[in-house]
Amino acid sequence: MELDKFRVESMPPSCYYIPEFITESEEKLLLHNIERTSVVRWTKLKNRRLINYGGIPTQKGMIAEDIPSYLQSYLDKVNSLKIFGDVEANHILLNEYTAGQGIMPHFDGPLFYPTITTVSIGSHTILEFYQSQDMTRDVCFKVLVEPRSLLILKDELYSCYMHAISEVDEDDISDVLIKNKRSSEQEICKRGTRYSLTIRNVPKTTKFKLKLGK
Ligand SMILES: O=C(O)CCC(=O)C(=O)O
Repeated sequence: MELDKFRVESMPPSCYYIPEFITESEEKLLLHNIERTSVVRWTKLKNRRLINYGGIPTQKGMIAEDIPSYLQSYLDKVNSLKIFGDVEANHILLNEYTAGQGIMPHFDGPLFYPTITTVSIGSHTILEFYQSQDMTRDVCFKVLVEPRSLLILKDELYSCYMHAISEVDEDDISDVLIKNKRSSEQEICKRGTRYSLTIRNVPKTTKFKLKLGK
C-alpha cells in the first residue's frame, strides 16, 4: 500500500489516515468477538474499559503473550505497511468507549516505539491534539476518526502533541481536519460505542511467550 497518498498534509509530521482500512464484514466479526470476550478480561477505568493483548508494557519490559487469533491478521496487516522501522507491532490495546466516554490528553510515552496505529470499530470519534495537559486550553487540531479507518501518528505528533477524546455524546464535525463524503453530509454526529485497536511495538519484551489458557 502506498502510504504517502494517505498523509494528512494539513497536520504537523506525521499523520496518515486510511479510510475503510478494514471491510464492513471484518468490522462485524471483530465486534462479535469483542462482545463475547469475558468480562473478567477487561480492566474497567472511570471513563473507558481496556484490554492489553501481547502483554502489559512496563518499565522493566513486557512479558510477551500470544495475541488472540481473531486479532492476529490485523496486526499482520498493519505490519505489512512497514511503519515501525526495523521492528514490528507486538502489542494491541483494545479500548471500549461508550457514548460520552473519552480519554484525557496524554503522550503515549517511552514504553512504545514512537508510532501509534489505530483501527477504529463501531462508531466515529474525534481525536483532539493539545500542546498542554490542560483541556481548557485550545485544541490545536481535531481529526474525525471513522469506523473501519486506520490512523497513524508518528514523529512530532507522537513526541510533541498530546492526544485526547472529549467526554461528549455527540460531535460537531464542521471544523475537523479530515473531510470526506460522510463528514460533508451532516455536521452533528451522535456517538455510539467505539472500540479502538491501538497497535504498537513494545521494544523491551521477553523472548519467551506466556501461553494463556483458553
Ligand atoms: O481510542 C483511541 O483512538 C485513542 C487511544 C489512546 O490514546 C490510548 O490508548 O493511549
